[in-house]
Amino acid sequence: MITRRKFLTSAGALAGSAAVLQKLGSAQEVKTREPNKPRETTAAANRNKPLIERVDPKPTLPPGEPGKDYTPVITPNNISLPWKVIDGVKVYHLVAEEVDHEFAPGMRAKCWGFNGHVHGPTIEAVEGDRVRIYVTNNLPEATSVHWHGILLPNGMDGVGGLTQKNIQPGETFRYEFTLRQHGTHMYHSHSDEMTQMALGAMGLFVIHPRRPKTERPDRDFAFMLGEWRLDTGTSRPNPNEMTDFNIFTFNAKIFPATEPMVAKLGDRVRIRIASVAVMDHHPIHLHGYQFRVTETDGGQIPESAQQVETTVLIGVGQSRTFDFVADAPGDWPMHCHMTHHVMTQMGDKFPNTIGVQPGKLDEKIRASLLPGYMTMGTNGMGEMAEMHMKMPRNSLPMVGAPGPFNVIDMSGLLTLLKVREGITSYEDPGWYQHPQGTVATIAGADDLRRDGIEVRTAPSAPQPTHHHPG
Ligand SMILES: [Cu+2]
Repeated sequence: MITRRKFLTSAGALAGSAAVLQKLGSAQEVKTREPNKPRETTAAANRNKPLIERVDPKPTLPPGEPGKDYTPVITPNNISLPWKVIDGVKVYHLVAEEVDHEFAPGMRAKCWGFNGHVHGPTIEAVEGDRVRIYVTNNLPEATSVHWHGILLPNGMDGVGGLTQKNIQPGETFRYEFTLRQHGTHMYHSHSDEMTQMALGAMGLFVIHPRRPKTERPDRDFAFMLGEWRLDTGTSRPNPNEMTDFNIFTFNAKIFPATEPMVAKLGDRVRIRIASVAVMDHHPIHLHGYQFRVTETDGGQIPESAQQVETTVLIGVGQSRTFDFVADAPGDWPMHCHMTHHVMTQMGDKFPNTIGVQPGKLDEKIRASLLPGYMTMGTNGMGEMAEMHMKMPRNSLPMVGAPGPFNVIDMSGLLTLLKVREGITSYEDPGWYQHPQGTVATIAGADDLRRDGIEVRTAPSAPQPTHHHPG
């Protein structure tokens, strides 16, 4: 066994660390590389194969076809970028431009995206495809597009000033490379990133494996996470905001504007989640299921190393993909577990009034200052979901959407997985109809008596009324 001291001082520290990690059972083999040898094609794959020259390979396979080579990905609230094949190369055209984007009915803003979409449409391709992507800049300032996580020649990496000239307004640049990997990747502006990404200039880049190691999913959903600062009454996200965001989005939409994921009972479901801006990591939790995290940014994880989770942390600049079988019918939320990320603007900077006894304050303010004034949030914020107050221009109530039972008092980074038996289309099937006796209801007096449950009500609480569930 190599001691820590020896490990730190050993002349062969690198080889030593590899041995230690292997002994510790590291999931990924750590291997020293001979100097002057080019890198392998991917970080983890092909480790037992001979090294391949680090040049952009010529494609050896025909362009992958949807249906035949892969199940097309679904990007809720967005589309896949159309492409055509010219002489064996998949050709795409991205147009960076200002987009009047609706986060949810009642809230619009001038954002920056691609091809009329915020975020840009999903680029979808297959491992081994050669892609040629034209980028037209219709923004008012220079841009460039970086292909995040994709192995390519340095000059195609899209970093303005470093690996290419910036694309000036009105110019069209051409990028071309062969995809030698699979996985959930991204593209984003890499010029004045702070501004351009805060305004939305990014998208997903999904590469399907040419030869998948597992069965293909029946439903394959892809999401990009986003966060924005949009002050009430304004219509332009503020790129100067550094920490205090007030809109959190799946594919640039706020619940309930997020299109649900619909699956048939028994479908194999894949969910890909990626984040490339701005400042927060998001622990995304799916209710009702355990799932296997099957891919990182580096592609498929060997089955023995896949973790079973119910929440997966998506760091800024990362993607995670997870798979499960839709074996539990219902309406299941998928949301960020940072509690401030399932709200909208109104939760931000709101004074803490919980437990406050407004007394005659409301009456006095109504009489002298603001007719209709009401101190809010004294019993918690949930009640605000049901209020119908006059809202400031271009803002949404803090939370909420009508649900089948009550108002749902979450918003922001929330969407729904709707699993149904016997559906013949993947249109939104509406709310789940629960089988009788499977919904939590108010406890009946008989139940309480039988089980010896004594209910002590808080002195201020209204007297309980016992209902017999029907
Ligand atoms: Cu979050």
